[in-house]
Amino acid sequence: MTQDGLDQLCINTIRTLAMDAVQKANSGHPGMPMGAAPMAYVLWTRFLKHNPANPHWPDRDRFVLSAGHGSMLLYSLLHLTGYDLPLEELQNFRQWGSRTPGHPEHGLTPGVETTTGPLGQGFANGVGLAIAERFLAERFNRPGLAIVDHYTYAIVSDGDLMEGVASEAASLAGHLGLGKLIYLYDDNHISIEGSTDLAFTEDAEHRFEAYGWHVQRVEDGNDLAAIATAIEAAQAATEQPSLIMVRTHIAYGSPGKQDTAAAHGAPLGEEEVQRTKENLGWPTEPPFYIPNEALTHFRAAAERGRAWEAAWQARFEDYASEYPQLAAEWQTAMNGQLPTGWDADLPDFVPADGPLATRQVSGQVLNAIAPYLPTLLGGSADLAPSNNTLLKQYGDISGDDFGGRNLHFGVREHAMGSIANGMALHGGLVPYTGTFLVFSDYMRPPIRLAALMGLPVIFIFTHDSVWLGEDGPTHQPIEQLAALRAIPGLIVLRPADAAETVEAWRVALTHRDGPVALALTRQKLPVLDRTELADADGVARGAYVLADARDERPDIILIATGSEVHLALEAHGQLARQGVKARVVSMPSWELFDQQPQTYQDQVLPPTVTARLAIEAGVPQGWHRYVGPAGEVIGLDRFGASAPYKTLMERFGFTAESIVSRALALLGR
Ligand SMILES: Cc1ncc(C[n+]2csc(CCOP(=O)(O)OP(=O)(O)O)c2C)c(N)n1
Repeated sequence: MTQDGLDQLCINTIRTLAMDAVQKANSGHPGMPMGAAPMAYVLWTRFLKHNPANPHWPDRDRFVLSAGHGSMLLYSLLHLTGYDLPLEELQNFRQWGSRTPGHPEHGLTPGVETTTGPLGQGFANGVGLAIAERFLAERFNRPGLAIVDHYTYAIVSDGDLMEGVASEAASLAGHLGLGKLIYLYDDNHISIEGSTDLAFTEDAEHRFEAYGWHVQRVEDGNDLAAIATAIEAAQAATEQPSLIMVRTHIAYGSPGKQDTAAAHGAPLGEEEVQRTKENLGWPTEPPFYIPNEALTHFRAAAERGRAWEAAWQARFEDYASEYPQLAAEWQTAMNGQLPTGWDADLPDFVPADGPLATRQVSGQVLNAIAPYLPTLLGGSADLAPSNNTLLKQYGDISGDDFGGRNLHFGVREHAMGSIANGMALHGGLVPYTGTFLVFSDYMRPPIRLAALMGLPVIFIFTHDSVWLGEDGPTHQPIEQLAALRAIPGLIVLRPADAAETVEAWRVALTHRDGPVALALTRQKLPVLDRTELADADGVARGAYVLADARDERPDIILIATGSEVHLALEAHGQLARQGVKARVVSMPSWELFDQQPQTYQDQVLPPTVTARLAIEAGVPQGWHRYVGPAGEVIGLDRFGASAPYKTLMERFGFTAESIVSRALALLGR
């Protein structure tokens, strides 16, 4: 068989697998894989450095299918090149228990680098992957011994380019000159509602050039030589990320559906599948037919992959013998572990140190751990001075210098979250982000995906309540804590003072299988006197008894979080003077508390004590779970207002006195 013939056979194998799987599932997106098959084929068989036998090989090229709806493209490539994804999985596309879900899910299917489907996310994840590669290369590579040296590729679609998050990410990628980031744009002029002429007529070429990208066009998406030449040119553009705009045709080869939106998100139909196969010169039976020549050609990836990884392994052994300490550091980082002694310099606090805003303490913690955690990397969306996210002993990361430790995300919260996810997906880094809590709304899609993927990203949110004061209701979070708590798998922590903040960070750093959101105050809070009160290590259990009614069953339990805890303590004192026995429970994290054994939960919130009052400066939604039917919530069911925070506290009823009167009323006194 000629090379041309073999190429076509392989490409049509991808196309027909996608058609057949979607047809069998009676749902899915056949058009995109059919149009993008040639570029994917060229990339995967001529360029992509990977080892199907070991999807975790650290120096593999990363491939992101940002247009996740085209998942059958990726599943076909994974199966054909020899990943542990048998043909039966493709035949079970989109079915319960299969490893071929509708959209690619990281952690479920070997070789899927990130979960995609929400358009734009994969695009921005790729930027995070490329930042991670460059940062780790700078930190670990030594002359002649590059242990981190790979590309990040993606296939992106019209939808990806339309989403705002891609613009944010592309702007930052261009700014940082991420030369090893190479995106192939499936420029097929079709999205769900029809032609892109309906809503997307911008000049993408000049748009990306304006971002600082190296942009090329391939006019014929079936021209393999042109695609290969463009990828080579993209690799040669070492100081710019690359966009290769490949003019493709959705559902290429389908006589009735090519170039139509009908092929985007529905099976072609039995008849059209037959006609398309005939048109492509393909046997109409059996479905899921994979010619031997095609499989053999794809499976050559196994040998190449083995050789690549072996060469890397040999290089790593040389590296380890020359730089044993760095090699050990690399291993620890790549294993997602913390170096021993990372917490040696964590600060301690006594009341005389206060009052302190928890955001200040968070900044101190970050700076105390940074020297021990060389791959702790993050920053803020242009709020570092407010979020206290700056690592003061270290420089900035810039296009010319990746030796710094401070990443300036710019005012790009959405991409910041998605990029941090990419950094976590790469491995080797402990990523963190920073912004105001109210803008967690701008980051919700990536936070949700971090939770879905179980990524250890630390999301720092300061200015965590209306008590930020004068900036007013646009900046004052009300429903954000509840909204974050609604995300399954996300740990939300709202520490009450300096000591709890240190403990919250300890939780955040040691929690390796999911994201953590820290809600921190702008305003100063007293440092609680731990000689009188319980130790702050109770934070790890989500809630703990901070102050109690001496040796007796409490009449009432006051449950508070963050900046409201010290008010509850004050109220506790006042109630005691009136003969009311109150217990104060500090509850920095619902999620951690819910994970505790029932016995512990009952110890903290004894079922027999039904008089309970929760105090939190946010919507009461959800608190009834903890206060029960007889309990009440002091919360905020309205937007805030612009005023000094002490005025707001009085106006909104967040004072010890108002807590006391609500408690007394609740007790019928
Ligand atoms: C954030 C987000 N919004 C909407 C969708 C639903 N959706 C899936 S694909 C798509 C657009 C399809 O156009 P394109 O990206 O060009 O893909 P193609 O039609 O070429 O397959 C949309 C709107 C989505 N997946 N993610």
